[in-house]
Amino acid sequence: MNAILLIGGGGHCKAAIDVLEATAAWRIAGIVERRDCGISEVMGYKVLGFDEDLCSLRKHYAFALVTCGQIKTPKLRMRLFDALKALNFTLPSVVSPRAHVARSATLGEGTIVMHAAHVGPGVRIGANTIVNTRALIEHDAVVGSHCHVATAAIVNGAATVGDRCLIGSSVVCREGVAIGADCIVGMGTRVLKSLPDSTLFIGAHVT
Ligand code: JB2
Repeated sequence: MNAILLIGGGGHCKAAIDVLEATAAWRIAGIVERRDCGISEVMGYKVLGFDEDLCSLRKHYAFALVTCGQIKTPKLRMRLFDALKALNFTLPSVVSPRAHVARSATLGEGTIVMHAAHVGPGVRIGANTIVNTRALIEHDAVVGSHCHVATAAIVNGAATVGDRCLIGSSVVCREGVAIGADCIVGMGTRVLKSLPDSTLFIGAHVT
C-alpha cells in the first residue's frame, strides 16, 4: 500500500478518508493543514505539518490528494493542487469501491469519485475534481478540472460542465446542456438550457 498525504482536514477530508479506507489501496500517512488550524488529528490521522512543510514532507511521501472541499470558490483547491504539482507529488485519481466508473470513462489526476457515485461510459472528467457521494454523471458527459459535482447531483448524457464549476447538491442538468467555466449552480436547481461562463444560477434567477 502506498502512503498518501491528505491536504486539508475538514469535512471533505473526513468523507475522503472514508473512501480511501474503503479502497484498501492507500495507507493514509496523515494530514497537512494550515498553520492556524488548531487541530492535531482527523479521524485518528495525525496532522503531520503545515503547507510550508510540504517541501520537506515530499522527501518522505510521493502521493498526495487535496482534501479541502469546494463550495464558494475553487481557488483554495487550485492553489494547493498547483503547490503539490510544483513539488512533484503524484496526485492519484481515487474511486470508491462502492462507486461505478465505466471502463471507457476517464478521470484526471487528483479527482475523487465518492461512495455510490456513477460515472457512465464515455465520460471525461478533468483533474482535481470532486464527484461527491451519489452524484451521477451520465454517458458521454464532460466535467472539467477543479469542479465539485456535489452530493446527488445529476449531469445527464452528453452535458458538459466547464472548469472550476460547482454543481450543487441534487441539481439536475438536462442532457446535452453546456455549462460554461466558472459557474455556480445552486442546490436543487434544474438546468434546462446552456449557461455561459461565470453564471451564478439559482433557479429562475440568473446573474
Ligand atoms: O490553506 C490551507 C487551508 N485553508 C483551509 N491549507 C490547508 N492545508 N488546509 C486549509 N484549510 C483547511 O481546510 C481548514 O483548516 C479546514 O480544516 C479545511 C476546511 O474544512 P471545512 O470543514 O470548513 O470545509 P471542507 O472544505 O472540508 O468541506 C466543505 O466542502 C465539502 C465538499 C463542506 O461544506 C462540506 O460539507 C462539503 N461536503
